[in-house]
Amino acid sequence: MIISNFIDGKFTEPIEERMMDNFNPADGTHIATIPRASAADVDAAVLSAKKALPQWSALTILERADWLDKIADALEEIKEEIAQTESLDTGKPISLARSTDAARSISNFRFFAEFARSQEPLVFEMSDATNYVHTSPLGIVGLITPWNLPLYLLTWKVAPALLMGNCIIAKPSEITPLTANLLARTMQRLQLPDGVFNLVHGLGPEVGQAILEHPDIGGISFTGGTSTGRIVARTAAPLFKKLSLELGGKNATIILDDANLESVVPGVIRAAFTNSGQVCLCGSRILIHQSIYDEFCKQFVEQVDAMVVGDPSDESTQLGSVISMEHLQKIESYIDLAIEEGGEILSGGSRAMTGQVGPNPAGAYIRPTVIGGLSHLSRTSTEEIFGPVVTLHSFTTDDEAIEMANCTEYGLAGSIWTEDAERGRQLAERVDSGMVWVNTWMHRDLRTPFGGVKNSGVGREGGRWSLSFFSEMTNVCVKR
Ligand code: TXE
Repeated sequence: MIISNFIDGKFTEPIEERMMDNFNPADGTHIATIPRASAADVDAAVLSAKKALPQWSALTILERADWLDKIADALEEIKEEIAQTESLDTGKPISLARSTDAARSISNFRFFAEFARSQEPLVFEMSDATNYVHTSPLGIVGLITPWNLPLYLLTWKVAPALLMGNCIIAKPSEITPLTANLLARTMQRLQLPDGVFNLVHGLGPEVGQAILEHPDIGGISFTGGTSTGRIVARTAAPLFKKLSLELGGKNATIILDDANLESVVPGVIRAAFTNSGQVCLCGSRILIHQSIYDEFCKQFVEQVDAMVVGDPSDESTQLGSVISMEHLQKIESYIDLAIEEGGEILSGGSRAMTGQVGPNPAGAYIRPTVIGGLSHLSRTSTEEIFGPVVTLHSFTTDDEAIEMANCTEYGLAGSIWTEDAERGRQLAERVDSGMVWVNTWMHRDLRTPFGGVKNSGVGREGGRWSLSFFSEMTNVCVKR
C-alpha cells in the first residue's frame, strides 16, 4: 500500500518525493510506503488552510457540529476497517482495537457535536452593563500525535478543532500513519471543504518541527513523550503559540488495606497491561498495603501468568505485540536494569515466543512482566517504560502511599482501590496528578478535564477545556 499526504482536499505526493516504510510490528512485514514529507509540504498545507479558513470559520458552531456528526456516521460505516487497520499498524489485539480505538474515534466526533449543542452563550451582567464573551477560532492549528492510540488521539483533537472553526494541519506518528489516512479518505468522501483538514506524513524532526515553526500556525496540540514535549515547548513558546502538551506518565495504583482483592486484582491488571502498558494512563507502579501485600502478589502473579500473549488478529489475545522491535529492546533494557537494581522477576521478563497462541518470532512480543523487591525510588520504578512492565511496592500508612505516589517527575494519572469510596476520594485529592480514579481505571467522561501536572504536560483537554484551547475569546462589554 502506498499512502499520500492529504492537502487541499487532494491526496498528493510529497514535494521532495521522498518516501519511507511502515511495518507491522506483529510479524515484521512491510505494510505501507508513506511520504517522508518536508517543510515545503507543510507550507502547501498551510496555504490551503488559509484559503479555507474564512468560509469554515463563518459557519455557525451548530453547522460545524452537524459536520462532526456526518464524520462520525461515515467512520461508523468503516468501523471494522478502522479496527483491522489499527491492529495491523500497532500490533494491538483486534478486540481492543474494536472496543477502544475504533469506538472512541467515532465517539470523539459524536461527543463534541452533542457538547456544542449544550453550550449556552457566556454573558455576565453588571448593574450598568452587559459582558458578552465572543468566541472565535484560533485559526490554523497543528495537531501532532503518537503511536499508542493513533486515531483515538488524533480525533480527540480534530473534533474540537473543527468544531471551533479552525483549519487543521495534522501529523500522525510516522510509525502508525494508516488510520489517519482513513480519516483523510473519509473527509474527502464527505467533501469537507478543501483545506479544512490537511494531513502531512513524515518524521517528527522534519514535518513536526516545520509545523511547530510555521508562523501562520497559531496553536499546537501535542501528545507524545516528555522529551519531545520539551522540544515542542522550546520551539513554540518564543513564537507565542498557544500550546497544549499531553506527555508521559508513571502512574501509581494504590491498593488500600480494606481492598477486596477478588474484584481489585482484575481492575489492577487492566490498568497495568491494557495495550501492553502503552497507554500514558497505565498504572505501572503498584503500591500495596503491607497487610495484604503477600496475598495480592499471589493472586496478581497467578492472573498475569495466565494472560494470553498472541497474534493480534486472534480474538482471544489479551496482549499483542508492542509497537516495534526497537521499543521491545527499550523495554528489555529496563528489565535488565531492574535486575541490576536488585529486583526480582515475579512473572514474565522475557520475549513471548513459545507456549503461546502462536506469536510470530519476527514480531515484537514480550510477556507481561511483574517485578518485586525494588525501591520505589529506583530508576525502573520512576522512569516511564511504556510497556507491559510493573513494579510492586508495599506501604504501611496512607501518608507513605501518597509520598510514594508523588515521588516521580510525572503527574498524569493514578488509581486508588478501597472498599471505602469516601476515603479513596479524599486520598485522591492528595495525589499530584491530573486524574485519579477510585475503584476503576480509564473510566472516561469526555466532559471532564484530561491532562497532567509536573512533567506530564501543560493544559487540559476534554469538554469545555478543548473548546477553550481551540478558540480565542473577546469580551465585549456594552454599557447601558
Ligand atoms: O514519541 P514522540 P515516540 C512516550 C513513551 C515512548 C516515548 C517515545 O515513553 O517510549 O514517548 O515515543 C512527533 N517536533 N510516549 O518516540 O517522539 C512524532 O513524529 C515535532 C507517551 O513515538 O514524542 C510523533 O508524531 N514533532 C505518549 C509525536 O511527536 C515531533 C504516547 C510523538 O512522538 C518531534 C507515545 C519534533 N522535534 C509515546 N519529534 C503519551 N503520553 O500518550 C517527534 N515528533
